[in-house]
Amino acid sequence: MEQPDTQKQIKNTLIKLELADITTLSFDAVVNAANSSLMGGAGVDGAIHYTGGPEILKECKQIIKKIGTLESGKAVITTGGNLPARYVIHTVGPIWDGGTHREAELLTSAYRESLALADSKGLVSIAFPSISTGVFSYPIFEASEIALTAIRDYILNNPTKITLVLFALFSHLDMGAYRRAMGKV
Ligand code: AR6
Repeated sequence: MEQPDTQKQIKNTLIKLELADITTLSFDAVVNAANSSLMGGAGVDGAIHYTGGPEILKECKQIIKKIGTLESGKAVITTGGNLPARYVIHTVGPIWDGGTHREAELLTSAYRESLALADSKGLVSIAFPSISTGVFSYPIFEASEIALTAIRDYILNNPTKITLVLFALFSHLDMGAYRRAMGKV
């Protein structure tokens, strides 16, 4: 039986937590925890480009040609390439620097901008990784509360068409943190 704290319905949107590799998900969009260059990297970014193939990088290069760099807290969208997902939404979370450099605000913005972009495309299902908690070192307990709060607030304050928001979590430790946060939010 599913534990009650792995999902929560808010208005017409279900928020779910699952242990999953985000590159395997057949969602309208999966979110990439990218960096400002959009040229790929390690972690979930590396996995998305590796599995999704060169079409994603090609579109990222076109975007960077236009905008120069993708600032922390912002989001852009490309094809899903060879992924089962239709689109990849690339966002840049903050690099953890002690917590006094607008990290919480930027992390909130990364989630909110990704959801707004999905809505602007009429998408109904979106999967997120745990943004900034890997290479960017954001402490997981704080990041998980910020993530779920940002998503709850977006749903409450916007007429969204999104019916499913999944967190594709990569470890039991991350799952534990997000379940704890789900109980608090
Ligand atoms: N599916 C779901 N989650 C994953 C996957 C996957 N396939 N692979 C890793 N994770 P990170 P960040 C988890 O480092 O902290 C890159 O170099 C991972 O275990 O991917 O935002 C970029 O280019 C962790 O819990 O993203 C940037 O330079 C979470 O995803 C930088 O890292 C996020 O870890 C971004 O760092």
